[in-house]
Amino acid sequence: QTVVYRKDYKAPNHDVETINLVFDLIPDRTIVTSTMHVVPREGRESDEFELNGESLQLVSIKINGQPSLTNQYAMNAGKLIFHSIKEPTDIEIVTRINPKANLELSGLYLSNNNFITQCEAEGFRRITYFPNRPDVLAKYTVTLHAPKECKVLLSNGNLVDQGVLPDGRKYAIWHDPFPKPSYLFALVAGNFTVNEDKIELNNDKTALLQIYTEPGNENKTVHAMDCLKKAIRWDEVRYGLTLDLERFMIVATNDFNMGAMENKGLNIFNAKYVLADDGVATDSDYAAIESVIGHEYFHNWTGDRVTCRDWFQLSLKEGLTVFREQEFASDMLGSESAKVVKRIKDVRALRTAQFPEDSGPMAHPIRPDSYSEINNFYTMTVYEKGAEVVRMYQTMFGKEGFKKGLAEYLRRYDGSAATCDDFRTAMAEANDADLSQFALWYSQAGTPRVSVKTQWDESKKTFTITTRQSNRTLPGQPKPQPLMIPLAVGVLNDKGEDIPLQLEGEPLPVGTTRVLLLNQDVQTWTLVNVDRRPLLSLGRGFSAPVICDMDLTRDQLVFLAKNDSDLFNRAEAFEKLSILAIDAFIQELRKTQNANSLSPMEAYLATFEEILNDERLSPAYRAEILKLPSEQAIYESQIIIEPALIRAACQAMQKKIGQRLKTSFEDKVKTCTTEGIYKYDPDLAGKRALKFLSLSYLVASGNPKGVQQTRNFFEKGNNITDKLGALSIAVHSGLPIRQEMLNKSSIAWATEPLLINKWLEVQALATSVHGEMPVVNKIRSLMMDPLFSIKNPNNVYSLLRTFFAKGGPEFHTLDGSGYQLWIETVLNIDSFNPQVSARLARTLENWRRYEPRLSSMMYKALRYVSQQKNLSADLREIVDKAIN
Ligand code: HT7
Ligand code: ZN
Repeated sequence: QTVVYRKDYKAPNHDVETINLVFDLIPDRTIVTSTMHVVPREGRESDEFELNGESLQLVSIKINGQPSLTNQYAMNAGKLIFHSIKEPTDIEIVTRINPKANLELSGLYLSNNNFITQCEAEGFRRITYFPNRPDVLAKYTVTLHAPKECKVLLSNGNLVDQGVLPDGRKYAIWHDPFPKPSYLFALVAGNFTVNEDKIELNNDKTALLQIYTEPGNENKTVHAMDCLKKAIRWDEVRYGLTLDLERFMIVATNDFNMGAMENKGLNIFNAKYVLADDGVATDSDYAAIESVIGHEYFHNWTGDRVTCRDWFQLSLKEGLTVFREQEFASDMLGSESAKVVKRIKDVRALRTAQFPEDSGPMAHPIRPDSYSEINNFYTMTVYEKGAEVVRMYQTMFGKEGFKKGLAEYLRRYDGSAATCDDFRTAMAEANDADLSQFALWYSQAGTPRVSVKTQWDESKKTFTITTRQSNRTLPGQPKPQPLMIPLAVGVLNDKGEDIPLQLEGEPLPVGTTRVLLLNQDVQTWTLVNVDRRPLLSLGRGFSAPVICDMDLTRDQLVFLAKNDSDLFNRAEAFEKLSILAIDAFIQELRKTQNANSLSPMEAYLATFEEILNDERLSPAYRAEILKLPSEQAIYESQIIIEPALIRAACQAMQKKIGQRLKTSFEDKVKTCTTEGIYKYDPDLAGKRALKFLSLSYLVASGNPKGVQQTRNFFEKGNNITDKLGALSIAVHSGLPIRQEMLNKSSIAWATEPLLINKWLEVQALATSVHGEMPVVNKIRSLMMDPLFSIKNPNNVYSLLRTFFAKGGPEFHTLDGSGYQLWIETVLNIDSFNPQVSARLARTLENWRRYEPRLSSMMYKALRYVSQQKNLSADLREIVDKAIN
């Protein structure tokens, strides 16, 4: 397998100043005529002009208008190389492609007979020969010729002309004035309807906003349009960044490998991040749409205007844009409490998905040093840890300092391709800071650990905090160095109040939360005037992506969970307490195997009850913190993962809590039931979340009224949050009414792709019922259902990836049937869509952490796949890294 190394980066020999593309769009034989104006670069290494191509049929080549001679170029391993381009030259290349046969969904493909492109990372080479690397930026003019049934013909930039060709076909000509790398090219042609609006920009210009969807969805774009306008406004207000285009278009499609794509002026979205109404989108979907619309829009500056020099720099645009998206979503939430809920959710996602990645076979720094297949590096590390690294600049320099740094970065690199070092340097220089040590965040993999010890000297009234970093890195990498870590801390006194924080040598206290800047292996800080027994609140707001170890007793956790003024850290303390409580169940179950004999920790239940009934805390906050930690979060707390035991402990805990707090939960179901027509609003969503959380505990405890209410919410709910919430509880708890509910929803939801995905996902999370078909068999039969298509990534993710990643003991069965299904589906999908098969395959990569009976079968499954010939490069990289 070919491995690409960051250290081997070489600048291109040539620029492509302009490219003129003409597409004759025919489903099974599209002709692409590309004319490039190629200019040799000063100081180039050679005169060779190198272009990439994949799955292309070459029709002809002309150089400066003359048919080329075969000795002017060579074809070699997916590359077309012109031997000697010494002068500015026009090169015309005609290729033929087959969009209809393109099931990889990379390049130009068909979705429901509409033409769609996806070019990031290396899809453009599947359209035409081109130097398909992000540091070659060209100005594009695109002409589309299409059958007359194609109502809509779109590409990047501005519409120059459109009309009907003499043969009755349609045409459109687009010009994008901004130079861009080929991965940002897009075209869309087909039958779409459009929702249009306008926005006045802060430069007094007006921009046209358009959202294209397949017919029938025109009323489902109101929320997305609203989000787009909010995102445009937010970027103007927060960062002074204005939309630079006359029109901004979004297209929704049901066939897409990922979430969405930021093509310049023509974003293409997975439909699930665009379409919303009370019948198809849950409260969480509404929130996700806001984030993803924001994310893709913000790429217009951080990604499109300034792009990445090479794919190793991916986090330059992705980490930064996830950070911007998170800040946007947070600013859209009115209350502090709602913002905290968002932060808790983001950090939980990081811990349950990125931390395991960073300690497993795919561990890599946010700026990787090598890859075989770049598509495998659109990871939680590059995106989410990358965003945390960007957040640390803001934590160190404040919002204004960060804004100055971002402005400096954009000023320096506008219209070009930059590196992570360029970003860090711009931040440092704009803030007059030395960030050389901070560079290590880009090169060291692994989650850093900071262990903290404290000591209170009652007589001297000093409180000493000692931090010790222990960082990991990958085998073969230099010894890990201490990182620069901004650690936000507060101190509670024995009444639970925040105390003013004054470090030794300071004349006065500086606030009640402050950032300690760690930069050595071991460091000590001494706080003075600490006259009552103190307790440290560590890593407030998750100020750095590290694991903080501090020995806290159960009582101290209870104290923090009840009193910490930092709501984020209250949730942290409560989560630790929940894990302690569940862990105690796990230990007991290991010995007795009798779930009925378990009794939960009194202190835990009492704290749970107090939080549940604390009306000063928002329903959304209570719902989020009182959820039992996900099984994946519990896996992270265990040395050896035993899915069945963990599931049993969680079920037992839910049941006990449900029995004990029955009255409070019943009260919450009643008081949190929202009346009237459905409206998405974070506060109302919080109430619905607390209602369903309460209902899930009641149902787990076998409460008949809870079961009845579950049925009612499903039958009578006037929105999908209620219906799906009820259906999930019924299926996950194995209630007898679940099959009837599933049958009803399969009929009612059959014509709506978004709902089919939800229907599949719910069943992937089912719990087997004694005497009935095991869930793994049910998954197999669902794969035969006409509602499921293995060619559709959303279907695969909803049913199969959910089952493999979250099915717990239903997937990890001792008879190996889950792993057999994994092998079959991964190999099947790999034969037509390697990006999806590789993503699916990653669900077994942490096999080493499972109990021996499971891990040996998981290993065998991975090895079996790795022994197959003709695996895609994508899948090979995943399975080989997993077993070696
Ligand atoms: N920048 C986009 C990445 C993306 C992608 C990458 C590989 C294959 C298919 C893809 N679709 C979209 C998404 C984003 O981060 O905004
Ligand atoms: Zn992105």
